[in-house]
Formats: sequence, structure tokens, C-alpha cells
Amino acid sequence: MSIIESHPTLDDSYPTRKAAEAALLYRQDPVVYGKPQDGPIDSATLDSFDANGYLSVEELLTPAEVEDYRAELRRMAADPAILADERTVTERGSDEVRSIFEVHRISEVFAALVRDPRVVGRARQILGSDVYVHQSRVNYKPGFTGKDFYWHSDFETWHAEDGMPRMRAVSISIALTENFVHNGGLMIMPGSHKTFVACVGETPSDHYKESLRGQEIGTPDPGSLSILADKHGIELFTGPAGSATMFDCNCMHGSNGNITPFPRSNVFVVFNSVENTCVEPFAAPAPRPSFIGARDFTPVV
Ligand code: 6CS
Ligand code: FE
Repeated sequence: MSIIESHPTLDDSYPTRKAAEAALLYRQDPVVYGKPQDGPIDSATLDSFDANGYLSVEELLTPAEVEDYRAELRRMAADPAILADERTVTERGSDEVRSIFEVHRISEVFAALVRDPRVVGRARQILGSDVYVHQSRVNYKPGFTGKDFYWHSDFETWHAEDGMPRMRAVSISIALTENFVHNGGLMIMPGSHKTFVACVGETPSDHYKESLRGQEIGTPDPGSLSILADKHGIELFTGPAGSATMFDCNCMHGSNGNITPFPRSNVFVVFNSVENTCVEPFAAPAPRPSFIGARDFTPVV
């Protein structure tokens, strides 16, 4: 029985990983749910976020704060208990730490970041409601061996595998090291968030055990990527440690590998609206573990 048949009460506005061919579907959800008076984002920036799907903050964290977070990165990457934890993911072909998930629960330092009004205040404003953390992670992208994150829409995965019903979630990526043009910075196709790319290929059981090291199922086909890239172009985000990019859950994005000596480490937090809590997966045999797709919907206060 297909997953969709097991959703007797929920229509699937974004069917993916079901058809034999890829499809480009119109977005059926707003992008910005809040108003200029609801938080720190001004009207022009909200309009730009609606059009492009992202906003940048040149200095979200002060240099002193960045140092605190980098010290915490070093501490966690050296903690044997964390290295042995299933929430720690290593790079393909090495023991280098690629990501640590659920850092807002593992680390009090990152827990405070999630509650910071500069972070959660922007998320509440964009999503127009209280929010909870759907996922948090630190990406180390070490020098020399940091691998790529192939093109994808986060929402496609969160819808298919975590049961996120609608596009009412936002991510923030905060640079903890300098993001140069050459060390694997975030790339987004501006405006791509208004098109949902339905992917081909059924979700295998325990897909996350592979996808977090290098996603293959749920990645868009070259034809769809070419159409979007021709239409929207590609923006590469550079900036100093402490700078941040907030982007809509359905932006087409990715990042290249890092063969330079300079690590590209960031902390990444996903806020979902409390009006959009996850249900059963729309295209997977079972939900992913809660450290990847939260099942505790308690709002951030
Ligand atoms: O599967 C996920 O939820 C994660 N994968 C990527 C490449 N981006 C979003 C998220 O961290
Ligand atoms: Fe992503």
C-alpha cells in the first residue's frame, strides 16, 4: 500500500518519490507569513525574502560570540561520548566529523543560540507563529576532506521522510569560520523556492544512514536542475564568521566539497511553525529518528 493511501485524511500537495518521472510543481504555500512589525526584519528585507527565498545578516554574532561557538565545536569534536553518539555523522571514506545533529540538546551553548531573539525572532516573524526546532546540526566541512552537499530541497526530504505537511519552515545557517568562494560555501538558486521539484525513486528503509553522508534519493534530476539554474541563476554565499543566511525550506541549494586547508564550519537550525507539525511520512516506510526530524513540538521560548 502506498504511503499516500495510508493518509486517509491528508491530501498530499507535494507528491514526490512516487511517479516514474520528475515534475516541477507550483508552490501552494505563502513564503512570508508575518509582518514587518512582528520582528527584527524590515519590510524591504521581507519582500526580498519572499522573492528570493533567503536573507543575509552580515554580523549576526559578534567575534567574541563566534569564539565561544568555535570553542564548543572543538570540544564536541573531541568528546569521545559525542563521537560515539549516533547523532554524529562522519564523512564518506574517513572518520572526519561531517555533522553533529541535535546540537541544541547536546550543548547548552547551542541551546542558548536557538533561543536568541536575533535567531528565533526572525524565524517567528517569517513563519508568523510560534516555532519549534525541527532539526539542528553543526557542519564541520573540514579542510582537505570536506565533502559536498549535492543540490536538494530540504522540504522535499522533510515532507517525504519526516512528514512535514506544508512549506512553513525556515533554516538559518550561521558561519563559524570564514566562508570564502573556494571552501565549499552555501549556494542557493534565488527564487527556486517557488517551484517544488518532485523527485523519482522510492525511499529505502533507514535511508538517513546513507543520505546524511551523501544524499542520492530525493535529489532532483539534471533536467529539473538545469531548468531552475537557467531561470534563477546560482548565488554563492560568502562572509565572515558570525555572518548568517536564513533561507526558505524549499530553496534549491547545495555546497561544493572543500579541498582547501580552510574549514567551512557552520551551525544550522531549522525552525518549523507550530501550525505545521509533522505527521506520518508522505513517502517513506517510517519516520526518521527524532534527532533528525523532531517529534517534540514544544515551542521555543
Ligand atoms: O536530510 C536532512 O534533513 C538534512 N540534509 C541536508 C543536506 N540539508 C537539510 C538537512 O540538514
Ligand atoms: Fe539542506
